[in-house]
Amino acid sequence: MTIKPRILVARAIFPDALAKLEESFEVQSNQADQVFTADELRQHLEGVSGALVTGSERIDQNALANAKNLTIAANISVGYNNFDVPAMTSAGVMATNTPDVLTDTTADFGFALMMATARRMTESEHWIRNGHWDKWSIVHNPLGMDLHHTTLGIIGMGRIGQGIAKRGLGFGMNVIYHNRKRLSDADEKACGANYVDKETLLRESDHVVLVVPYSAESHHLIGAKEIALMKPTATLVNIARGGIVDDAALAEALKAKRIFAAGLDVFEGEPKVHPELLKLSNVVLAPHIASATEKTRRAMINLAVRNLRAALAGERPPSLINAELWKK
Ligand code: 8YV
Repeated sequence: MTIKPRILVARAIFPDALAKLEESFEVQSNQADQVFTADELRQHLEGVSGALVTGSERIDQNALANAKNLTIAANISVGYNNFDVPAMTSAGVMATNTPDVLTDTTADFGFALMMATARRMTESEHWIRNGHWDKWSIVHNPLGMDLHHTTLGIIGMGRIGQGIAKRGLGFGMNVIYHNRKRLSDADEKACGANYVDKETLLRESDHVVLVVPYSAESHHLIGAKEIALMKPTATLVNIARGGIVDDAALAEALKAKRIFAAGLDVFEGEPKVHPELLKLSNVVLAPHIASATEKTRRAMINLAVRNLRAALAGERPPSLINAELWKK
């Protein structure tokens, strides 16, 4: 009888996906979906060869302290700011993520959140539910901001940013972007976007969408100073990561109507939401669901599993982040 390798599935996944893994592996699962504390995660990683994790599990030196058999931590997420990649590399642990499979789903959501924010969709619904709708009115019903033929500013022009830009073109939007690296001429042309510096983007955009990865460099990329550059009629959408926006500064700006509205799918310290944001009507809130369709979540799990299986079979995982480990 061959001994199955032991793996950890750190969060609940679809039961059929778990059952499939159980055919090949000795699986330590967490279908209760309770987020592990750092100590629990360290204990769970002890003795396993591979782990499927999400953005809620921080894989750092502490988590890896007793993970002597660990070959791979496969993130079910494209963002991997939960990984301390240098610590993983020096521990010989492969790091992988799930690019591409969620691009369109996430771009759809970014666009939907921008539309909901500009057109006051959730505020309108609350208004009806709270019994305020007693007549149709030209001036007294919630009036929003147009999207079509306005300027869309995208900060972070990776795959998802480019997907949002292409959607903007369909709405006749003038698309500008800022990114660490300027796109190639061909890519700029494909999404009809013009490169500008961050200040110009903030000053000129009617709708600003953040799709930049989280790092020390992007921490509080948007704070009071940046919001002050924006038009009072502008909207701000964050589908990237909590911490990229200074949520306290944003709440203050929204309260003072320094910008028109914000749409947030991610929050500093989520699942906690800044209490001041919860009090405001000019903000649309979503619980980090940009990639949340069943089809896409299944595709993310499948890619993470492909990464894990490859690593445990001694093959190069398709979306290996610390490629230097492979060369070794
Ligand atoms: C994940 C995400 O659902 O992929 C990402 O970067 O933000 C989401 O798609 C989330 O990170 C859970 O891991």
